[in-house]
Amino acid sequence: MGRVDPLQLKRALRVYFIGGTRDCKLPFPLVLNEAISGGITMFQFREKGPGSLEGQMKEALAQQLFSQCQEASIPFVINDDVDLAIKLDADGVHVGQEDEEAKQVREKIGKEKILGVSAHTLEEALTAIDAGADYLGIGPIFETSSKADAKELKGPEWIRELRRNGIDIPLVAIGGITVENGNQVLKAGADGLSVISAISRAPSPNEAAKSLITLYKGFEKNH
Ligand code: 3NM
Repeated sequence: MGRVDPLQLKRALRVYFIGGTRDCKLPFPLVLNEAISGGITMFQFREKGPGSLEGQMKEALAQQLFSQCQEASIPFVINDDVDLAIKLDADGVHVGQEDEEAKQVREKIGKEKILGVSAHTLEEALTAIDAGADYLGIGPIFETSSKADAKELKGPEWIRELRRNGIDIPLVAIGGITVENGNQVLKAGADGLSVISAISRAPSPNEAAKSLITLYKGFEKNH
């Protein structure tokens, strides 16, 4: 078996919901259920920050969320915790620049699993691609309150710049993405909208997910 198919991955990245227990007040499986029925196309379990679950509790929740994703046939990716991803046989891993090195992660998970890497500079993007990343998370595009140590704002123009510099693997925009500004990042060349709060903190995660996929489809129709 070969690498993850980039075209299939681009489809999955259209509305990429990320989250964990710290990102909402409701029980997380409920939020994920709503997001799935609203039409999200991929999910990343990101259990980070003060008070987040660890050990057995984290694993049990991850297993539950993975089952929800499997039932909906959407990829389930785990943020940072490579051992847990391997243990559960998750669909992939996403790592940031402060996490385990992408090259090492690729060696551990094998070439059939999805590897996502956050990149904040062109150099980081090139290094991640060299290490075997299947897609890059590019941000923060807009202001975010979901990541305490977020880097300086990049704006949608940065996506264009990466494309101009020959970065042609799937890219998802992250950081403050909403249904109001999503068009800007798609126009700039992103393959997908990656969100935490736009879904997890929405009055209705279901409606929020619906609006994001509708926005995507609207963009696709006109381009
Ligand atoms: N990574 P929200 S910004 C997890 O810049 C994450 O790499 C970022 O949350 C990066 O959709 C971010 O609520 C937080 O703004 C995204």
